[in-house]
Amino acid sequence: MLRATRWASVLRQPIRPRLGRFHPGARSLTGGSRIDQKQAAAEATPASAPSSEEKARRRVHFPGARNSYFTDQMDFISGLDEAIPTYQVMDNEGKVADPSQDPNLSQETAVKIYRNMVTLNLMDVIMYEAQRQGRISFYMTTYGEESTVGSAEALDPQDVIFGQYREAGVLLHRGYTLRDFMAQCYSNRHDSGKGRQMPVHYGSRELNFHTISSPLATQIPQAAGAAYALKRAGRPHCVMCYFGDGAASEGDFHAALNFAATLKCPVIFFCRNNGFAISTPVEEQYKGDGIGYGVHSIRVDGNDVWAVYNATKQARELATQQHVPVLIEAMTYRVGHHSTSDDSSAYRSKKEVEDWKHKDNPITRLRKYLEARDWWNEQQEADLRTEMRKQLLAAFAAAEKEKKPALSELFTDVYDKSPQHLQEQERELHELIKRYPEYYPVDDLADK
Ligand SMILES: Cc1ncc(C[n+]2csc(CCOP(=O)(O)OP(=O)(O)O)c2C)c(N)n1
Repeated sequence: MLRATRWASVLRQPIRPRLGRFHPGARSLTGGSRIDQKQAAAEATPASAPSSEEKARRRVHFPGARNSYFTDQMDFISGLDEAIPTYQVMDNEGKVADPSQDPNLSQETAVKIYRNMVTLNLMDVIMYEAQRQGRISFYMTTYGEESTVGSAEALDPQDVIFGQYREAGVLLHRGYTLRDFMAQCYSNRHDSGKGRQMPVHYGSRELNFHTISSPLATQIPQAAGAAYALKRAGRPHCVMCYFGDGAASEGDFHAALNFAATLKCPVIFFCRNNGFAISTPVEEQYKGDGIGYGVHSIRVDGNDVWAVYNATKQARELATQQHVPVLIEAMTYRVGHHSTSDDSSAYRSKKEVEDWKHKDNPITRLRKYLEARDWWNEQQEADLRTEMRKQLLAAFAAAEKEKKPALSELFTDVYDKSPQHLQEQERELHELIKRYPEYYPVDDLADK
């Protein structure tokens, strides 16, 4: 199912017009007539791809290019003539074209995935509004990318996850509770991160989800390293690493892929290609199509939860059984603004966004699939939405009332053991607050 890497597919392409033959400088440099004759001959008989026997006969001996063969044709490769295809199982109408590709998950599992996709969407609506009202400082929605839930279903709970910031659906599916989400966004005393990071920077040791950090792409080489450690420990698990198309431009992405490929790390790189990195469209982000590094790669329809599920499942098998990294590029569209600090109408039309909302939505697709099997109906939809809204608002109200972590937590965990100078700084802060209590909202803080 997985296609070969970019270079393998480049080799399958018919030979294209060669820049060297038409370059006027090359002609004059080599003195003209001989090369002109050769050129005329080449043009008279169109070049065809060399046979596999010829390739084997002319295989190069340099250690750095093991699968190459000698050719007398000077051909600059500029990319693929044909783009990498996008794997799809279920179309916009929720119909599966090839039944052999239907993952045939049980009704219970399919409905669970659907419920979590809808819950994620409802949570986004509520938390986005909460930010607009100044009740939390920041938020990022996952609108249009809810299919990441399908990738979570394809993993084992012991597989280790590294995320960027738009993977709340993965956490939700793993069992992160509404209270956990709200505690983190509110920085209250139930936040396992002790209120130190911005909202949506979730993490959970119990759920094997490494804590998110803001600097883009730093988690990618870390994921490769964690996968290497899993392999060395003889664990039958893999690492899943999510990131955006923009993050893939960071040096860390390139270092990570090369490490993972050379050290044979059981890691899945899951790129959410949603067309934008804040205001930067993909046309300004990259010029190629596909990835090298000798990594198994596949492009999937990111709005098709079954394509995402199947590809992740297969990638997991490759990663854990063959100890090879795999890259999944999930094509989608970022329907929401980049974050609450962004107004995306400044760089793309509202109409384009509206069109996407209606034209192609991962939740609607799955709903149609479920309805076609009589696994879901109008009433269940209404009940789910009412119930989840109620639960979300209750979790939200409870989180808002909670105290913040104790002041001392600001100083703990900087190092494993608190050094002298930090202890002094903490004492100074306490004295300052004692002198000017009216300026510090200490009543909002937990005692310890
Ligand atoms: C190293 C680094 N550079 C820049 C930023 C600022 N920044 C935050 S998100 C973002 C865009 C990321 O886009 P993408 O990876 O495509 O993910 P998406 O937001 O589309 O899901 C940028 C540039 C950052 N956080 N870290």
